[in-house]
Amino acid sequence: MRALIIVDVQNDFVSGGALEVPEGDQIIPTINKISSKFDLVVATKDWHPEEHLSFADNHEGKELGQIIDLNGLPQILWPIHCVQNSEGSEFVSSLDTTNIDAVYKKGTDISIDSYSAFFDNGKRKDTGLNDYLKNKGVTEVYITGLATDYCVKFTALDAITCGFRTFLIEDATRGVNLKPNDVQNAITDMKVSGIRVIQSTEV
Ligand code: VGL
Ligand code: ZN
Repeated sequence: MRALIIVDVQNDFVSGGALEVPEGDQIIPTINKISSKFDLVVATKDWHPEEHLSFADNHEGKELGQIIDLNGLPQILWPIHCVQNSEGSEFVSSLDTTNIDAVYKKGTDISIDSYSAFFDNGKRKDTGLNDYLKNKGVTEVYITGLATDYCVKFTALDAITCGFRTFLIEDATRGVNLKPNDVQNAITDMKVSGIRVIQSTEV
């Protein structure tokens, strides 16, 4: 069984959004074209309370992009984004949601960020996605969405650690590139971990 995971295709990560990913919109037609080819489709939503401690505005005197220690983990400070029930947290309207079987929300605990759809950044809590996929008989996981260098990367790394054959559909992802080579380095990290990097035409 093959599952497609659509990571964080939400208004705040595309043009005009609070944490805009360059060219983020361009992946949506690609995802729409392939989603019906999978046995199961799971989408994730970054889903933060307003008080979330990954937001620079919730730390006096700290700046965007600064790395702080958050309960023992390094944390990049982001603009306020994907606040629960806000317009920015909605799926982008052009995303075809008719094939989505389940939506997993992450980043709900203010004290820890959660880039991966499987576990939070400290691997302290399990979202239940691993068990959900295993119970459905899924053996292969295909990752798409935003952003390559954060939520896509950590979702893919956890997927392979959980024992799934894991594929990154490269042309169905885009990254933030806070530093110029972040996306390329993320792809290298994924390859080194055994994740296969493919194009949407190959699924
Ligand atoms: C993401 C930064 C902060 C992502 C989420 O979806 O990649 N990046 N929150
Ligand atoms: Zn976030």
